Amino acid sequence: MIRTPLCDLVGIEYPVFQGGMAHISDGTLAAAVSEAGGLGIISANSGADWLRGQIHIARAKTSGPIGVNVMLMSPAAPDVARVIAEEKVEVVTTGAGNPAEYMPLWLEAGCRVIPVVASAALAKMMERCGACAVIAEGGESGGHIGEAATMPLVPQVADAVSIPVIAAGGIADGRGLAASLMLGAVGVQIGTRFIAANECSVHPHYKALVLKATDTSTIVTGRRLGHAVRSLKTPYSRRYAKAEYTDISDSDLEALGVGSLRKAAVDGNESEGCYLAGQISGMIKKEQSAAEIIHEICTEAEQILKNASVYVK
Ligand code: TUI
Repeated sequence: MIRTPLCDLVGIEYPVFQGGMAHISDGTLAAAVSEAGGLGIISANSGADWLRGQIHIARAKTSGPIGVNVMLMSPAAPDVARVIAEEKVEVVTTGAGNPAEYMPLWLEAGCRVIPVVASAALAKMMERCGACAVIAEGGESGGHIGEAATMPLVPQVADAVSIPVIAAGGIADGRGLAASLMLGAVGVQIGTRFIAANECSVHPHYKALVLKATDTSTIVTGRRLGHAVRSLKTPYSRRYAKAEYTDISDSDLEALGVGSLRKAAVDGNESEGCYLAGQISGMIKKEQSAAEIIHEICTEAEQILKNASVYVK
């Protein structure tokens, strides 16, 4: 069985976090993951009231710890930060920014704070601010991404801080978990694979696009506006990518993106939706329960790590 210091740190059985995905990760998915022994994380992207309801749904379905992810660029961030503290959520993860201003509030409420970082410098600052761990997320992941890839980022972050490091970006199976442990991480955060979980209520069209993806199915857009985002290649994302190289104004380009995540996840709109997904999409071939996903990943990693000594003479 795979057990790491991350399991004791947050009170879970398996060192696997389910990434908080905007308009996708709700209380039902998070509860299924936590009930299976991982850490289920609700995305706070749909606002403070919605979040409170989802926390209550998750709490009713599992007695395990749950997490909430705050996208720091979201206008709702100050309100959701308060809900997280009021509800005493066990784990808070943050993305797309520096959460220092909220950390005293969360730490005071007894939450464990685990920011997503895309650099060793931010990881060090988060350690000084009271983070109990960091998630080092490489640009292979879906959604908003930094510059570094997972393979170089994880060991550099692990060298820079004394707190535990969780690897994210480009990880979907036991090989990814085993490799992450070898890079100095104590666990992984996985997003895209949980889109194919039975308990994930994203629009069926989204699941279908992930299931038919190949290794070259994703594209990065948004660099011109400073917010690089990885998504599946669709008519929408190709149109956006082309527009970035025209003389369209920044505000018109920005307008192209408004509401596009919701249109994909909730409406299944292929012509206007932005289907965020990681480079491992091509590895996801079937729908499974969250418990099957977690057990498969951990059993596979265990076998790999046990057999790894064949390379040591
Ligand atoms: O946050 C994510 N991924 C996301 S958030 C999201 S929602 C969205 N909504 C509208 C437009 C675009 C996206 C979809 N996907 N991942 C965590 C993450 N954080 N990846 C990279 C970073 C990051 C990057 C730079 C964190 C901190 C950072 O530096 C901040 C600083 O101030 O130094």
